[in-house]
Amino acid sequence: MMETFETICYIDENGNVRNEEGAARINEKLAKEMYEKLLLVRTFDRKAISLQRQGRLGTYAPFEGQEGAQVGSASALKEGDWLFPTYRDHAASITFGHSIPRVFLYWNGRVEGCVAPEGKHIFPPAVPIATQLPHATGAALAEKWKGTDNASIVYFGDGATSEGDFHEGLNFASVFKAPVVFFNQNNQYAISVHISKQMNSETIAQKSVAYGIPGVRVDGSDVFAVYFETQKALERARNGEGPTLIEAVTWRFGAHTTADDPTKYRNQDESIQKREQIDPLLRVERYLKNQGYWDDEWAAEMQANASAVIEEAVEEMEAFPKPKVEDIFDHVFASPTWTIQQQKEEYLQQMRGEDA
Ligand SMILES: Cc1ncc(C[n+]2csc(CCOP(=O)(O)OP(=O)(O)O)c2C)c(N)n1
Repeated sequence: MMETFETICYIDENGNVRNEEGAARINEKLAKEMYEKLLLVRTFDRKAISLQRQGRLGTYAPFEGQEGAQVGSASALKEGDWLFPTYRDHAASITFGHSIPRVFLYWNGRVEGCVAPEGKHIFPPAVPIATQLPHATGAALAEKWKGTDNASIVYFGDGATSEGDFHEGLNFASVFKAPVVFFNQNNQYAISVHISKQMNSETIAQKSVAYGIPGVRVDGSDVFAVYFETQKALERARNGEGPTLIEAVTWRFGAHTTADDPTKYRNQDESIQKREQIDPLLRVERYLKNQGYWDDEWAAEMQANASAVIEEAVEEMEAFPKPKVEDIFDHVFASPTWTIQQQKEEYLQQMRGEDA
């Protein structure tokens, strides 16, 4: 018999609590914390697009619409866990403690942008689709063999499920009971490819059945559902029960990257219409208002704080020492080969106006 995967929701689009567990666990403090985190990453995302448009940042991959999935899941991690993001998962990395100036630097093509603060186990964003899944399984297994209770979380899109690395990562983790959470953000598009052309499976969560691991489908616009369901998966991982596949159903409001024009493959009115139902920030705002916890002054203060943090991060990123032209040669191998060395010297000679 086919197993079905209901989409778990704690708070609906109108901000009403939809289940008992939600009613018992969501309170003013948690809701305000989540609101603050969501607002910070949204402010980051919008600023990044604006900087790219001004030529102050390279190509950028926006995540607006997916903040609930990323903030909720990363909030469930503890110090010592491992986070494996893609190019779209900065909301998760920032929530887990990445440096915001460094994340901006990454989008200026700087290798320093891949370096997380000391002690933070955050990998550089994976650009080759799905390669990070086996890495996360490996890191999780290493923690298990070292006898710690650290776990991994790995982010990937719906398109990544068509890659061989998806199978290898999940199968290996299942067989060896690796403490890893496979966190899929089903935003329904792999650039221009709609999910209906990606797979015939009704859900991504159901793929867990083939690997003999738990699968969970969650409303990715509901930060609370994502947070609590990820917590449960991490608990299973830490208890030696192995991996979980979580599918967070979400939507990217904007383009795939700033180099993409989504109007070529989807009607952007759909994004505008969907905002009311699926904006994760709006949902928490509605919850706070329904409960009588909302306060305009508090919300304005939160926005002012978020804007100040982001502006300061931009200043820090722009004050970072500029790269040297020869850096491109130095980052190819740990010790340069003679050919690279020769190319570097010839290039520098040319820069100085000398004949090679
Ligand atoms: C191995 C590999 N193949 C193709 C690409 C080109 N590519 C970049 S993003 C992308 C779509 C990925 O879609 P999805 O996994 O759904 O993630 P999303 O971008 O929606 O977050 C593709 C095919 C790549 N980066 N790596």
